[in-house]
Amino acid sequence: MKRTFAAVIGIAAVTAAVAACGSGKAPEGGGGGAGGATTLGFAQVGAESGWRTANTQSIKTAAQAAGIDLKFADANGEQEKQISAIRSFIQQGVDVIAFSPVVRTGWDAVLLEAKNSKIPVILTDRAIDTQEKDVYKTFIGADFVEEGKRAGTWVADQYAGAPGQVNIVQLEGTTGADPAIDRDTGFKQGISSNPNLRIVASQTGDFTRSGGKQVMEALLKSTPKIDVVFAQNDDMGLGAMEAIEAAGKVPGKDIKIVAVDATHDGMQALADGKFNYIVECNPLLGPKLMDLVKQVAAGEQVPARVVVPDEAFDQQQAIKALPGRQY
Ligand code: GZL
Ligand code: ZN
Repeated sequence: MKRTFAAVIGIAAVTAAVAACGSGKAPEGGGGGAGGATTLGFAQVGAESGWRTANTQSIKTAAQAAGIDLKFADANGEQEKQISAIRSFIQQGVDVIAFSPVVRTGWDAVLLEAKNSKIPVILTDRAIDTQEKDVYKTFIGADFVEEGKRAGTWVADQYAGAPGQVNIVQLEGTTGADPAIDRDTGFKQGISSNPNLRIVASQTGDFTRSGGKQVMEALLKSTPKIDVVFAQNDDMGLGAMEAIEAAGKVPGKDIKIVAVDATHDGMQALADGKFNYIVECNPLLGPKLMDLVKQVAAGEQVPARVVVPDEAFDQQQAIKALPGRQY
């Protein structure tokens, strides 16, 4: 779906752009009606990582604070379960449906069913590919290409002018997931300025700690010289860190680790010098999501794209930031 409007959540209020589709017509899906709380059906990916846990917590806490009646489903990483959860929300006649699509494709049918039932849909965290028009009102999430690019640029800067080839292995997230595809794209853009940087292996660890550990164990055996690991999330980086230590090497020194998310455990590893750089991907989407849910339930226009800004941290910045972080 080509949408041209976007808005960035800054400290200031969101600059609302006009969404391609809002018509200001009467609230769809009931809008909570007089007195009744707005009901939100949320279909979550699963509980695969520290990021996901923080994201789920943020959504549940924010729904409570906003007086929104939340029906929450955990799909355990399976698209079929997410689709059936969305179908059940449609049958229940919720006012709004929101979900974080585990992968980019395969949503057209169920989103058309929601549209035909006049239940507005909000995408959170991950984007989708669809040919259907106006099957969701807005997408709130980070810019994953930018995250990958920041990570790649840091590596390029670290090895600027270094002689000889620098061997990088990439631990990819869930195959087909928007962040996995985009972070790979962005990372390659970031390292492209330094011809000595070479991705010698790239495999999925499915965004989990165990996945990252298993892939790294295999790569340590099969790849003679690894200089850098780019883990598309902290959890896979932490798994890789364990594998590197088990192989008798020092993570952060013998093999550098760059990751994305900036969850507590990743930031602790960075502060301890076992990671070298982390690009944040803020999971605390709950409060902004609830604002959007209320606006959409009331039939108000919302920005087609709400970008959640990210920071990035080296070791010193992580040491300073850790005490004050919420996740
Ligand atoms: C990113 C989110 C990704 C995180 C992972 O917004 O979709 O999924 O980077 C999580 O930790 O599993
Ligand atoms: Zn994307």
